[in-house]
Amino acid sequence: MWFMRQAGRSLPEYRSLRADVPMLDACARPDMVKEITLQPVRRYDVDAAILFSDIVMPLRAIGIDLDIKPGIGPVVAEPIREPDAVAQLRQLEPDDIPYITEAVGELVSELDSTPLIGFAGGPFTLASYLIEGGPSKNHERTKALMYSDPDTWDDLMRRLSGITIAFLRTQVAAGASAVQVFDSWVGALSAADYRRSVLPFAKHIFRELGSLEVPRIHFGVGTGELLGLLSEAGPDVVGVDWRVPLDTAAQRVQPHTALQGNLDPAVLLAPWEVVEERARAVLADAEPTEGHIFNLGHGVLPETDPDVVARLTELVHTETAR
Ligand code: 1CP
Repeated sequence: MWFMRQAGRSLPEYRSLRADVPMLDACARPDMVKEITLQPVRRYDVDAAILFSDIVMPLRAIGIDLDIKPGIGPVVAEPIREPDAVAQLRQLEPDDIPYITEAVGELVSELDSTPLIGFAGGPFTLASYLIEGGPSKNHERTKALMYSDPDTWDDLMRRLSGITIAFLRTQVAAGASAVQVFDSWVGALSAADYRRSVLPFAKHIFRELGSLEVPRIHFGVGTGELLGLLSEAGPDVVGVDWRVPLDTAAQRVQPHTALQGNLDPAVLLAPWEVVEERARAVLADAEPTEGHIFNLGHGVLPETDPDVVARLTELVHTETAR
């Protein structure tokens, strides 16, 4: 078990460390990346650490003018919407992200037997930030490009997939022992559109990552109707949000695919009795799955009490040790 966003704003030690350091500066400083990655591992008995970084870091590393604004998220100064702008997106090289290689290498030796999970954004989600210029509810400009100019769309997906692969390769080369592709916002697409416009690129990503011989997790939010396709892309594990019970999800994915998830992060804001009951229900639903990684259905909410996360970690470990 581990938690998406186990590092970050729910932890007072994170808030104080980050107080005077902008998000992207913190992500480019190996000392801060290491400390923030280790904070939740010290607090909780989680089975894995997740690298502290952000899905937009590789985009900044290839020269895109972007920032992560407090209370908003990633903001791109000049959104990419024209074929010419797409054609200028270059491949990511390991030399663009020396701080990742350094932080991962040092983390892996400090973490000892606790595995470090590396991650990258999936191509649809990265495209959405680039095209919309920031967080978006409906991803309408992104979908408009996808519907109106499939050649430019495919070129964009090809370039972003290359960046995703390069970012993950760098992390695995430095010692990360599993990877998660966060294509968080693909749930905005119908199954037919996902199949046509994203799946070929997701397949390419997982095929390329296959040679790295580390477990590969594929995650998105609101993907109940897409679980079969996320699995068809070829990961070892599909991450499921809280909308679909794990026993149902197990029927939607390919054989021999493990599942990750899927307690609703908002449950952690309810009294402990509710957390306990819901966590037990997730474990019961996971029984028919072929391998289960306990996690939330999405990231830990900033207002979550870390003591509840600690208690949940103990509960899951006690229950699964039986
Ligand atoms: O000031 C702050 O503390 C900024 C908050 C924050 C943090 C802690 C952002 C801005 N990114 C991060 C770190 C981060 N981002 C991690 C760290 C590791 C961990 O999980 O503990 C990870 C895995 C991400 C990945 C990420 N960034 C995703 C995919 C995961 C998800 O939430 O679906 C996405 C969509 C982003 C974009 C992003 N970065 C930050 C925010 C607030 C957002 C989302 C904005 C939006 O709603 O579109």
